[in-house]
Amino acid sequence: MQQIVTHTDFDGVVSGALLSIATEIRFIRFISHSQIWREPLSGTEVIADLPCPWTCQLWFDHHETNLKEMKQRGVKTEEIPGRFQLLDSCAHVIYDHYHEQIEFPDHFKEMIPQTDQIDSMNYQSVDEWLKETPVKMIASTTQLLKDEDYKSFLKYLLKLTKQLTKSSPIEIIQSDVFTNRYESFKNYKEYSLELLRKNHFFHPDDKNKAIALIDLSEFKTSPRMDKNFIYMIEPDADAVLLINSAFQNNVKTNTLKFSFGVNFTRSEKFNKVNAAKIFEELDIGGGHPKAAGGSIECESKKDKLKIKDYIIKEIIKRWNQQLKTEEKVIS
Ligand SMILES: [Mn+2]
Repeated sequence: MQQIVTHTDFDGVVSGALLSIATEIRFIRFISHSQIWREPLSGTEVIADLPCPWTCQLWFDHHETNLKEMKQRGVKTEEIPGRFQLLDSCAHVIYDHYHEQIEFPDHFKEMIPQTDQIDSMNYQSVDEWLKETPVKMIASTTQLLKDEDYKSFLKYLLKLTKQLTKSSPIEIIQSDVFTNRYESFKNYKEYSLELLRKNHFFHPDDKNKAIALIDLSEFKTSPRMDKNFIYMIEPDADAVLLINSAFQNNVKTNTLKFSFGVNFTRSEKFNKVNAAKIFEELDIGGGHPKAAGGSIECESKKDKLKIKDYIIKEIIKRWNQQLKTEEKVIS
């Protein structure tokens, strides 16, 4: 059976809805970026907003790191049908690819610029980010919420994707399924803020308090929260670095996970910095210029503490280096 394989986020939802209309494939699967390498794929999938592991029927993406990684592995990306373009959302890439042949429902035209804004976190202020619009309200529900099991999350994403193929965002936010979930999101937001207030700090090396650190790696369970709410508490921080332990079957492992986000409300100031480069240089991950991350397997608990401090210091150092280089270029 043919299937669409798309990313577990809002861009993945919109991409999935557009592709389902364009290809008439009804079977949609949501997969996270790290999961795709472990999935048994036949090579006949339509893949969106994710790297294509080896081959597929159609591939749409906008992540530069994915393209680079695929080329490095010898995947002949130019021979895979579909489209890669450095736009702010994969939904935009798909919309541009098909909109001349396919008549998408009207609401998508309005949704594409907003999906661009959401997927690239392109906001001038925290207030602009938090301002409720139907599309943004829907987007805020497309993350794994606190205490939610993964299966019901995927079920919700799928339901939303199917809804979007027919209904507009304004119609969707009036549905019961949505209102309940939006309530859960608001609780999740409150919980995130509380957790951030208690657990954020700055490293002694970081004299300018540039990078707000949230270290949850010693937690017995992995608390789910959105690190971007840190800017409601530390609006002047340049960036946020979230550190978690990886869990396997609910057991904490010695793998450290790092997730770095540049302060999206000041992104113009950081035009030249590239967070993905920091993680690529450290050889632990990649991502976007403004949002990147990585993971590293440690041998023991002791090793984990050492490596954690080393990575934090390297990120602070490399962040400062990038800022300096930028200043030189400007002056
Ligand atoms: Mn995307």
